[in-house]
Amino acid sequence: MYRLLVFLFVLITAACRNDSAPLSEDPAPAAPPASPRDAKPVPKFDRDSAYAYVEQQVNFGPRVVNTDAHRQTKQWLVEKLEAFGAEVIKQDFEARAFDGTNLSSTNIIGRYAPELPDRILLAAHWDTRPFADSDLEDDPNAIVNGADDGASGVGVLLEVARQLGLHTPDIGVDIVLLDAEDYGKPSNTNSYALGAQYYAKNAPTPKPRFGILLDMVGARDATFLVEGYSEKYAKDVVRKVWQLGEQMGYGNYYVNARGGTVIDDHFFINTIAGIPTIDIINLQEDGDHRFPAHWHTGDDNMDVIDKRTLRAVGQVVLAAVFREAAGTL
Ligand code: AHN
Ligand code: ZN
Repeated sequence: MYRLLVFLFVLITAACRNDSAPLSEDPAPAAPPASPRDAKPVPKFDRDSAYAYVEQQVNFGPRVVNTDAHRQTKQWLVEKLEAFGAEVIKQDFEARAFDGTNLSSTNIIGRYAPELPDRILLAAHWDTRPFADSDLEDDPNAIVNGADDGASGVGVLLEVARQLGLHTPDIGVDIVLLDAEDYGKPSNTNSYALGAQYYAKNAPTPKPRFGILLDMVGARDATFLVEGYSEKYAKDVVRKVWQLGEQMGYGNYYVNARGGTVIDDHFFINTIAGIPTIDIINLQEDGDHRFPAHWHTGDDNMDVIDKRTLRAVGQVVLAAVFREAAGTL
């Protein structure tokens, strides 16, 4: 019995010694790749979901400021962003249009990780133009449904918002749906982008470090030429996003050519708020018209929308957010 106990004692102490043997000969544990922060996978952008969000907006009717369709759309957008987990701020304001009309307007801001100081701005306008005043429209009764001019950018951002609710990047995101963009008079560029002008003066703090505006991002075979103010105020962001677009296989859309300047929402966000912001906008390479043929005509309806374009924009925007969060954009 005694011998058995001694045997067991020796056996146990030997085992313990063995367990506590130095591990110096073990290989070092595999370190993660030395990127500044751990990269989270980029969520998959669902183009069918984005398309449905574009269609739903169009189904409300033209989202002209001061109309019922505009009010209904506002409520729906707030509900969607809240359902997708954003903290929503309704930025109500009265804007004076070029013709003296008082525009009851609302910027809708969906904030993700509002506690984080480092933030990215994603924006699009949700109102539509009250006049189909393009040279290419000869029907005086035509109305702008704004499937591309308005709804496409918002539809993409709603799907981005849905993904951000499901997969959280390590960076704050402000999704800003701007109002009263398209009530302008062509001879007076300050009459456009009234919501952006209001946002730029009243941006919730901490302000985003940079921004991406989406405008007319839904049409078949869209070409996103590099817009002039984007290059002037946010050169690095343009370069990185266009490079990313190309890398991800969307080089047909992200064309490396200059497309001229556009006084769009981003112009005021750049010049008033000082947030470097690019505009992803469908610009034509040649011809008399810089915008697509359906622009400000009765033809801007669901027929021009292509899910592949929506995906090329939404997937690149999501990748830009997650890469920026990981320090790899
Ligand atoms: C101007 O025509 C001054 N800016 C074009 C901005 C715009 C209108 N984007 C969509 N609709
Ligand atoms: Zn427009």
